Amino acid sequence: MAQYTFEPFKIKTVEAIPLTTRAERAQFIRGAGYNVFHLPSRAITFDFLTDSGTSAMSDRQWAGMMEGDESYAGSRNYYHLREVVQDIFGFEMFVPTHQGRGAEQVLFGVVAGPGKTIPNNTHFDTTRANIEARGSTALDLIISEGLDPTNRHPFKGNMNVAALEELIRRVGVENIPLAMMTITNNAVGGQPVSMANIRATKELLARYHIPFYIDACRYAENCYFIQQREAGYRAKSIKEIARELFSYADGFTMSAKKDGLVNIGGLLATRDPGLFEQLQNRLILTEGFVSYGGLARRDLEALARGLEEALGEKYLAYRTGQIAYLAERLLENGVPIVEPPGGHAVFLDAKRFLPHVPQSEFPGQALTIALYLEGGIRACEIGSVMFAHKDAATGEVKYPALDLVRLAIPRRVYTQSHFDYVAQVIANIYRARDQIRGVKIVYEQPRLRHFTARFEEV
Ligand code: P71
Repeated sequence: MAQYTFEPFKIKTVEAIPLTTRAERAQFIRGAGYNVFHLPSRAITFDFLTDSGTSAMSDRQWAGMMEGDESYAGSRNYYHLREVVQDIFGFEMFVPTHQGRGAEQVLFGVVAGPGKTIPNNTHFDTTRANIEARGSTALDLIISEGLDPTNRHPFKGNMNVAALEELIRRVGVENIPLAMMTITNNAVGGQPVSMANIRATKELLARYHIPFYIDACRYAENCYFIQQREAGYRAKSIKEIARELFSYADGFTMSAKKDGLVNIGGLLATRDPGLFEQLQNRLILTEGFVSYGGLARRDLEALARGLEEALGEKYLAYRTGQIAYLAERLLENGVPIVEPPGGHAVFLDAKRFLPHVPQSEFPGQALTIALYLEGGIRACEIGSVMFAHKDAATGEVKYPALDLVRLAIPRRVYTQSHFDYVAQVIANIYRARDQIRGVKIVYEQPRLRHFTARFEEV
């Protein structure tokens, strides 16, 4: 039986979770057009839609909220956040933003444009959408192991450095305003990137004078995997590893709703003074003044404290251990998942779970609906609904390599008994998987359709 690393905290406040009957759930999901984004939270028992902005804050963070200095400019909480950002990431020039896509919108609003290409190990959906909305091309250049759900490579999120060099030669340095690296690599299963791969990517980009930016959402979890899995890092602290990692970066975006342990917030940083001026101007136009970036100052304080807490080794052992525990319980029952599990979520492999449902009938969405109906569990489809797209040249629909259902685990929210129950529900669904049918889309938007689409059973 899988081991569980116990919570390095005790509980001071509790929140009741809604319980529903199967008949109620059937009614709720029909009313939601079979899209879990349309479900009210009162209909959900276990909410694994996202780990973003859903964490529990500590007493220390809540106390910091009371110390919010709501001055428009130059709040003391901004200066505290600045100290922390310099200490962990080693960046002098940064601005807060309201969340990750706020940082992306500001950055790509300045550097992207028609004819430009921005490579990444794998872009997450908002990053891709913000790049494409500017008329640029977003390219994914992950190593091939990353797309094989059963390959147990320790750093499946890695960039394919040879493919990156080939791209640079093909499209030309002048058409690549920057290259990115997403740590951990969310879209392929929350898989980490090794320090060696980050170093190699930086060395290549430096040779061509292309700036290297990190999408830092889950950087602390990534640093923990480096400490545990990469030779030479066992004796280093998470902060030391983070400092080395960010020393290779020319800038970063961060949705602080993940490893910032806050419910809202983001960061954008650069080492380029000329660019920083442009970023600040755009931030003022769209997000807010440079010392708050669209956040209340109390939120800056919670973030400054959350960033420090997320570096705790006991916390990270518990955090990644919790994911590993759920994964282990599912594997014991034969449930196909992406292996090894990543840092923030367990990903069910819908193609292997429902081999009788073709990708054109959205197996990930069908499974997401089953999880809700069976156990009141809200998961997130990360597959054909989110990523299938029409080829601009041929009009042919291109399906992503993986059709996954993500159980993203909010930080410091659920306990072992919750996971035991969830694993049991999923094992039951797996045993009766033959009865699950595919779905078709009856309403969709051209961009980020997964948020608003409506479905019907086929
Ligand atoms: C996640 C999210 C947020 C989300 C997305 C889609 C459905 C539900 C929730 C956001 C990310 C991310 C990476 C690697 C940038 C953002 C945008 N992830 N990069 O995984 O994972 O950040 O949400 O703060 O704007 O659930 P933002």
